[in-house]
Amino acid sequence: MNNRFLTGEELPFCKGCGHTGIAEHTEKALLNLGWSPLDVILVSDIGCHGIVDKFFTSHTVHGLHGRSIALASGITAGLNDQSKKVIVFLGDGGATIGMQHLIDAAHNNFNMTLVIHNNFLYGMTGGQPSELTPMGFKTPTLPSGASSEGYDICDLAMAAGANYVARIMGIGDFSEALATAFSKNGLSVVEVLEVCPSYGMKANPGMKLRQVAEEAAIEVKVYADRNHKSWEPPFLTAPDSLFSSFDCLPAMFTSSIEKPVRIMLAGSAGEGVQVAADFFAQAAVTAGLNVTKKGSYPVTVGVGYSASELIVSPDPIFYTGSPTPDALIILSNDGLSFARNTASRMENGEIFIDASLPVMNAAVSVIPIDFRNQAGPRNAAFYALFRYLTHSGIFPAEAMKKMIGESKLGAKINMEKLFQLP
Ligand SMILES: Cc1ncc(C[n+]2csc(CCOP(=O)(O)OP(=O)(O)O)c2C)c(N)n1
Ligand code: SF4
Repeated sequence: MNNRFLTGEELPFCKGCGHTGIAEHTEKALLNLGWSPLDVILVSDIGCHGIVDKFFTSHTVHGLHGRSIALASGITAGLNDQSKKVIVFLGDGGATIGMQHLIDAAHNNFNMTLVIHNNFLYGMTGGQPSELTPMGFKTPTLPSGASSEGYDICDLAMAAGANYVARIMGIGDFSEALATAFSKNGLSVVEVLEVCPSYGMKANPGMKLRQVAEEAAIEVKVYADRNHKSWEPPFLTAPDSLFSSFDCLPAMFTSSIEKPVRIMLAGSAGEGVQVAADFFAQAAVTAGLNVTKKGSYPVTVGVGYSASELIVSPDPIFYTGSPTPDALIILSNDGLSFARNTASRMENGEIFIDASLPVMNAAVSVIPIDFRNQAGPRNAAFYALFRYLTHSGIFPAEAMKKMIGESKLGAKINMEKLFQLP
């Protein structure tokens, strides 16, 4: 099998671009380490350096700008086989835009290598400065030169906990330095200083890479080489299912509905709408039905409307939306404002509205009921669902009564009064 890491096609970079050297020396380093392309996952960022991924024969994933490290961290964390090697290619732009991801990867000491292609500017978008542009370095969009020192990203990676951190010159054969980084345990970071001839050279005629680094006191050295504990998968066995802590509800009642029934309950925050809908949903389960329940409320959960969309069905429910319910139950002014559009879309079904609210025009029958007066504002939602069950017969109202009666809530409310029909 051909174990080459590059396809052999001409690399796409401008003549003299430092990215070419990084790609070629990465291949050389990986070959020298005896790895196969199937062992390597290359995650690239957005930028000129990133377009190299289609020239690599290993697994490749193209990330969003600045997010390649986050993506690679996830890949590393999820790998079944921790002996696979994750390598991230990113530019100085991506490294600083995604700085938090870099710090987190170092902090967690994920088993992967970051190769930061530092050409001191954003190449792909025309040469804007990045946070690694050295003081005085000119770019096409900053012809007067950067007015402050760039970050020392190696210092930051080291302080955050990366096991191995080095800055190297992207000149000559630097494959050995890359191989050293690739073979380290935990997070290794190599910042490769290099040149973008198209924008860096153009804006700084006659620039010499070593001189730029020297003048900006950017040291080429190994910052950290240690063997702190690297990241380990937190779960060696699959965690328990979230459902395992729930008791199954036994089917005690029956229902004869043959198709899904959609119910929307719309009232006010703090008036038990969600709790009542929960009891309704549980009761439906005890009648052998499949149920979904969705709650809607503003981000300020203590004020305004509170609505619940319920679907009960003899068959599994694959779509939980109910743009037009079969029954719309409106309990308060807040609920009315929320449900007005839904009501206007209904062509079938029924609307039950609290008798205190204005009668609304709708294409379906609108039935006023004294929910609030009969049960009080706090219990109107329970009462309304109970009334709806006795009216529709979709499953026995007794199921809901039993569910509430056996709960802590049942001890607090006057069940006889609540479930008394007029
Ligand atoms: C979130 C986001 N911001 C901005 C861009 C536009 N953009 C594309 S490439 C690029 C610069 C890339 O520079 P660098 O990361 O240094 O890589 P180079 O091109 O130099 O290899 C920018 C800003 C983008 N694609 N996504
Ligand atoms: S624009 Fe600069 S960084 Fe991009 S390929 Fe050309 S030389 Fe390389």
